[in-house]
Amino acid sequence: MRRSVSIAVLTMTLVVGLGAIGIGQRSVLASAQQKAETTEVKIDNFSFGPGTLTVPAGTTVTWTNRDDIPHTVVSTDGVFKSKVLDTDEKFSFTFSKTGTYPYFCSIHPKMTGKVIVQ
Ligand SMILES: [Cu+2]
Repeated sequence: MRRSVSIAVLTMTLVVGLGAIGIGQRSVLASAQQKAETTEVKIDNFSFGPGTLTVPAGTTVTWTNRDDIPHTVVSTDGVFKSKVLDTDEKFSFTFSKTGTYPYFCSIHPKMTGKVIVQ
């Protein structure tokens, strides 16, 4: 009798413990998702990173040129356009309206990226 009670308690402890681990993992996941909402796009090695950035409306996105080569950030639809960015120069644009904003580098048109505003 006593043994079955202690097994029950042990089982309960195990279940609660596992639940706590589950919650811990979930909060780690949540913070990882928040981190994914980065407003920084790095231009490096002839590519935009992240290539597709999803942000809430009102977010200011900043592009930084980490290449030793000049690049630009130009909206395909003419919504925004940077000057030529030399190494470590930045360009920022605030996305107030929802939508999908494809862009490219006008010097290297094969360099493309996208900002999705939700
Ligand atoms: Cu470029």
